[in-house]
Amino acid sequence: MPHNFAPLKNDRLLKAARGEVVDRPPIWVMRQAGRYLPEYHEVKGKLDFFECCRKPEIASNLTLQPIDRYEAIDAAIIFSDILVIPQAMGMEVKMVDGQGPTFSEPLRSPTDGQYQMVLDKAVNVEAELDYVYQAITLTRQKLAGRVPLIGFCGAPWTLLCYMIEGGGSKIFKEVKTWIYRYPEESQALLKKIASICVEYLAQQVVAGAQLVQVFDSWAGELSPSTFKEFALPHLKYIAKILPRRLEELGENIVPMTVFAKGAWYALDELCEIGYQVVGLDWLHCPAEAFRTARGRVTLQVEEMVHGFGGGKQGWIVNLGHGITPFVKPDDLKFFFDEILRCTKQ
Ligand code: 1CP
Repeated sequence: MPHNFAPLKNDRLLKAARGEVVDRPPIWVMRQAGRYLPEYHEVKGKLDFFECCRKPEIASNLTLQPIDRYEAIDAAIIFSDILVIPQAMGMEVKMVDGQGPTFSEPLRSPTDGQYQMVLDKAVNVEAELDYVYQAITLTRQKLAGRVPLIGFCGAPWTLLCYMIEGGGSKIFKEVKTWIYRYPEESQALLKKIASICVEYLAQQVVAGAQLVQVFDSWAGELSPSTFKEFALPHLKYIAKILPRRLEELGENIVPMTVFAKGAWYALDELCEIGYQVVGLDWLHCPAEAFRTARGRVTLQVEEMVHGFGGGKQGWIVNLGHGITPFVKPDDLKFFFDEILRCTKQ
């Protein structure tokens, strides 16, 4: 059923993503809803992290917190996690305090029954992740057009890292062993994840997401050649198939962002594979990245005002990665104030 959302009052982000001129670069921050905000702890209390994601009322309230606190923010991002896809694929993931996401049974080897089960399971993406779509629709209603809402998913390579490592990792020994020892089996799983990503993002758009971002947070663990083999083709597939799927569903095509953290060497290719926005991390020199992008895509980067020439087109303000729990909320406000001061002309 088509939704009847209020008209959008602040379209800076969507305009910038389409390459149009804006009065000032739009601003948002990865992980803007989260542990650095006291109001996040107040709402979350002792609730389990994934429970918060599964309850549309709570997820939508957490999404709105940074929007209510900071006037400068030009977009909301739905409160959820990239690991909801492995959960939908039948894997158990818990958020353990002080440890982060933890899988009870990570994939051990392709000869293990678990691998075959995950590969063979027909995932009903519409039903399994319905709670995310409900949270998106409710958030759009509560936003009442104040700012656009961003939907997201983890990229196939990054999700494979978690499914094989079983959680966060420093050296990624298991997943690296997999791609060298079992390249075909790794590719089969990456393809399966990529097709789920497409359907998941498409359903987020149906529910009300106005821009979507693909997080390849562990791209930097690959070498330039393994990135080309195990990450890039799947990012490309998502950008190619998602617009087709949206058309099929009778939905408007939305701008797409790719954030491949650490893959600075692939910036030129990332500008060519169909995304309208390329997110940059702190390894980039803004001025060099701007030259490489040559206006093909809109960039999203840290420490950027001067590097990007302070212009009103072709870039979005963000941090080089997610904001950490140790940031003082007023310090983030100072960052916003400085951006506004430096971009005022
Ligand atoms: O405000 C927002 O940005 C929306 C919410 C959001 C997003 C976009 C959360 C909430 N997670 C994510 C994406 C996400 N999750 C990524 C991609 C972005 C990135 O690279 O930062 C990744 C890698 C994860 C996995 C994850 N979830 C980690 C990292 C663990 C590791 O070291 O490998 C952690 C700590 C989480 C938990 C999490 N997700 C989100 C929050 C607020 C939290 C903290 C939960 C808590 O303890 O209260």
